[in-house]
Amino acid sequence: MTSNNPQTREWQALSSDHHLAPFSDFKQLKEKGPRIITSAKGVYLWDSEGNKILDGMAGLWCVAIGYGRDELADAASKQMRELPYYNLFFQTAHPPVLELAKVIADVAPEGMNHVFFTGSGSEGNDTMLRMVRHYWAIKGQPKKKVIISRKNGYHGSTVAGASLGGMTYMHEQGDLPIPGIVHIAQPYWFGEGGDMTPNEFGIWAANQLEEKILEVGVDNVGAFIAEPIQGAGGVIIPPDSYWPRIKEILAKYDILFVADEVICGFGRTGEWFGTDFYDLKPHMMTIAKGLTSGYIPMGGLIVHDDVVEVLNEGGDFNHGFTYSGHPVAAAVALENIRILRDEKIVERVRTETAPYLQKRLRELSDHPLVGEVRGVGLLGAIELVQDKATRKRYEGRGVGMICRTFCFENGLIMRAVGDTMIIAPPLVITPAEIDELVTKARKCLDLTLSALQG
Ligand code: PXG
Repeated sequence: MTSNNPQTREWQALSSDHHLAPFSDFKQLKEKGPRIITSAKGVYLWDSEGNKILDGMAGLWCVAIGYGRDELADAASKQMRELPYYNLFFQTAHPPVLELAKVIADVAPEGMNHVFFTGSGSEGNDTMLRMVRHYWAIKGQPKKKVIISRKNGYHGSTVAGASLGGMTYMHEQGDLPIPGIVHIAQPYWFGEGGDMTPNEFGIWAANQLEEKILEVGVDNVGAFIAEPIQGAGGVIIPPDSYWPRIKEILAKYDILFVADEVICGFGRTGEWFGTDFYDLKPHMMTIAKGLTSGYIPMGGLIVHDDVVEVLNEGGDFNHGFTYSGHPVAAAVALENIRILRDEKIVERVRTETAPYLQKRLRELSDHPLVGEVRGVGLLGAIELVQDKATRKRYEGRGVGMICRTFCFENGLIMRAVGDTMIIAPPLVITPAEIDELVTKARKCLDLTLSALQG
């Protein structure tokens, strides 16, 4: 990256000399140097070169209430002065974590009244895996260990999280998945639906769950985990037929259902949780990201009363983290949820900004590069193709990365997952800012098309 600011080069030198960045090609980043983000307000970021950028990804899907809310900084500062740390082991607790557990139970679906806190979504899913197996052992069915997950799902980057996830490029590094985790097809009609209609494909993909349960044996299956809408996999909105069929299958077999709400939770779909949007009835829900709007790390697992009733009979659950329910994170999460509720942000997404974003995004369907626009709430995906009718891709051209680079250069953060462009802006985005997002996106699609033709 060329720079006008000598400080940018200094920071890039620090990166090159000392920093190993997540999900990065270390050598390539050393040569190129990262973009340095220095400040943010509302839905905008500023980099060290003074560029203003519309953050179409809410950080990494997390900054629900937008950047720069002093109330969260004040809540953290107050809590740090009062009680900066204490643990929840050895029969102790502190007010912020208890109040937060209650507030989460208030907004969570019926019966989801207990929360185990972690430092991240990955740790939430590690917790889930151990809790599911503990649950079945208490019930006298210790063989029910296998967790069924989905290809191209994302559940984190710890050993269990990456194993639960269905990202083959993650499995390839470190001999994953660990035993006891199996994957079924994802409901990605645009990419994998072939000649089937979306609804035919949705039923087919859902039936894979039943086939896998029968193959593994229901006596060996502990749980099925899924994101209501896959985020990192490319904002995969399942066909309408998918979740109803999955629900039928889950009702038939005695296994637990875990909804990974790390992205969908806290208003992203226009409902508090993705499971509300699809009327799913999970036994456990993994949370993180929107819980604190990313202002401070925190995750957790919300657990249904029925499951807790069994766990109560099991003695110690030998699991937890130094930072489980950290008081400062809990104070920040409380303030974040207060803002989401008091300012009716989730309602505004449902009634105003989500319908507007979805309408404006779909206008991009007429672009020659665009094979499909889909979305729910403030989640959106744009499929880039060579041939709209056959859904044929520009093979080997890295179209998504080309488009992403144009977005970067033109003041918009829009991510690429392969040749799928994805957005998930802060929940506080206004209609005028949505207009700006869509205008910039169209411009970058034009630039991408020119680059392909040039
Ligand atoms: N579940 C889901 C559904 C997620 O999206 C996690 C679990 C793990 O959370 P932590 O807090 O451990 O990161 C996530 C995280 C991407 C990307 O490329 C997405 C995530 C993380 C990193 C990159 O979109 N989601």
